[in-house]
Amino acid sequence: MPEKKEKFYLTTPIYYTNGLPHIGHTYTTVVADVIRRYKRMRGYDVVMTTGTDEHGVNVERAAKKAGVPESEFVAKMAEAWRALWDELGIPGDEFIRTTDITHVRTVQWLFKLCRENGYVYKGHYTGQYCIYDNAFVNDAKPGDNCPDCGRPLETVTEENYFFKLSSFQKPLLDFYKKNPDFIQPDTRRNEIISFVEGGLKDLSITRTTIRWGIPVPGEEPHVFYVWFDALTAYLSAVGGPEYEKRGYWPADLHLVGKDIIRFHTVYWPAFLMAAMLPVPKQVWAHGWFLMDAAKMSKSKGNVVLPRPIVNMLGMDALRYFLLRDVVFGQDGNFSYDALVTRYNSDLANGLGNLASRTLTMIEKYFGGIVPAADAAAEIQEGFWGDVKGLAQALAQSDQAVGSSVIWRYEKCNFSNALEAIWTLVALVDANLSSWKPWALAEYPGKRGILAAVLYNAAEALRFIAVLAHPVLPDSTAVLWKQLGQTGRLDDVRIDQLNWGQLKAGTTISRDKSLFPRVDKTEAIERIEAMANEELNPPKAAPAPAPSAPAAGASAAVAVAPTVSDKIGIEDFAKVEMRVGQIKTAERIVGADKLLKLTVDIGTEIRQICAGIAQYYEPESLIGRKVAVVVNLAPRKLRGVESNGMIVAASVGPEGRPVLTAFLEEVEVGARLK
Ligand code: ME8
Repeated sequence: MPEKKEKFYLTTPIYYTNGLPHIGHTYTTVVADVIRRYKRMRGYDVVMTTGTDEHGVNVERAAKKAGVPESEFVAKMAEAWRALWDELGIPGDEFIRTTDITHVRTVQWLFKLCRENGYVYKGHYTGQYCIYDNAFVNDAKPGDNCPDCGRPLETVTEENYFFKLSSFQKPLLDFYKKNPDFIQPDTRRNEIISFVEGGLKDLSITRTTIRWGIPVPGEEPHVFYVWFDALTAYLSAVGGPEYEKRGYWPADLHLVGKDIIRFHTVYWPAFLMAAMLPVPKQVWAHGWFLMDAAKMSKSKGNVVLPRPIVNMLGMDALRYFLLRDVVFGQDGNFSYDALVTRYNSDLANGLGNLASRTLTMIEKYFGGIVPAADAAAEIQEGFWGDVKGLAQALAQSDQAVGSSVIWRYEKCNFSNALEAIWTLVALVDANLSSWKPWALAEYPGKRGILAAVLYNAAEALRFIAVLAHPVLPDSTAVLWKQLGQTGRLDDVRIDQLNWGQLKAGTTISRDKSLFPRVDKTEAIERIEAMANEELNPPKAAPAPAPSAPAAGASAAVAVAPTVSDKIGIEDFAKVEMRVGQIKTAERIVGADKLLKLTVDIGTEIRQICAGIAQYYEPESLIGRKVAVVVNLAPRKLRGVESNGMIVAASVGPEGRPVLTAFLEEVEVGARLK
């Protein structure tokens, strides 16, 4: 009988749909994913919820501006959010939309319970309201700006249903006292305690000035206040009124930014207490990623987008940077310079280089088979104990041991956890440099020491793969395979690592470098160019033909004949197309549609991926002259950089690519005009 797993439920905020995700949202969702993976590696049955907050005046206005009904507007936006999380490999196990019917019912049910228990009454309220943050601002005067976002407040008078928040001052303070870990970090806890000690005013939880919201049954035109609505989504996602059947409520952890801590640690527990429902166990409020010392926002034009970074450096690089560079809980400044510097130093030159050195030497000196660590040699060369000792200390599963990575993950001390893992990377690296296996290999008598050195390096890498897996899921999975390990790394218990489990005789493989080094200036330029393109898409760009093979991947984009928007010659002139000659062509493992080509474009040889693998044999392409778009921003396709695009017609409903050809002799590099 499999043991019954303990459940763990965590959430990200339910994000607003009036904008698209930037690095700040990505940060919270990445952290949630790291915790989800870590908890699974500890044997928990984990559910992580994310979703979209779709009601309120902001959405009403944005939909109006876009000239579409609200429901259509939010459906598109929710899909865009969901698709981005999928693309980045961080989807929620549950994705709740506040327009979902199950959610609507849960909100109405929660209100009914609060009302039946005597915590709801009808009254009038006039106040200064921030339509961007969806909150009345206590003590603000007409004409004031919002203290949080700085935008003008609006005077709003309404007949509302009020929630008796004032009745919960003492119950909340008692609750915080009994559950000292409920609010994290401690600085936030102290802030909230003083806020609640200062007295709580009743809260209006319905609106009549907004149309786009969840109706209060039998009380139309009242709709629910967006925060009463949105917070409830956490409960809707795991069963709503039937939450007991699924068994995930109360939530173990709500992860939020510090901007919304009050809603989560004052209003939300009070609503639940009023309804006599279980209260979540913990709320963790992290700091902000700032850009030029200001909070990112699209209106300020200082947002950083995740996709261009991922296209250039890979998702693991972004995850590593977000978690390593800033102490969880504090604010941090985002800079591309710091991102690429960390990538090169810690990932390319650090872990990537260590893995590559170790595997190459096992290949070279032991035919790719992990050698047995010669016990006598190990004892003689006692200092390998340092590596073993450090690895074992890091993997210590007793949560109370401060040096353990597990303890640091438990405390959400991610930056410190990674720092600790990288001390092992550095130690193994230093030992390899001082032992010089290439020199040992010269002497047959030193074979035992050589085996011990390489066995220990490989075993340390196995520890590193497991310990870093929650943060670097893709690259550690590759390393796992390279170390000849079978089974999914996700299924390995992080708290059951024992030194020596790497079996001698295991066959390793070294198919690719984990983190190829990049040129900093070039990488930043490319990321910025891609971000610019995503933030300011060219207005007159024709829509890609629906049948074009994997957009941008390839071959090209035959323009649909139905496109009616005309572009000027100056727009066409922006596209630089040249005659290129294919020099090499090969398939890409794991991507059955893509070919990796090198193409001579006259001035240089470019690497370009093309989605033509199902229609062209690689050998048939060598020497062929084709049209190439040469000034397209580079991007990574299935981890392979593509620097340009091969032009092809897209034929038939399945979009069969047919490459261009020239009937007369043309020079390589000639421009197509
Ligand atoms: O507040 N740095 O949604 P929202 C770090 N719908 N994290 C950031 C960030 C930054 N610069 N910017 C945003 C809402 N975040 C409500 C939530 S929950 C029931 C309702 C992250 O789209 C951070 O987690 O404005 C912050 O709390 C959240 O996005 C705000 O997302």
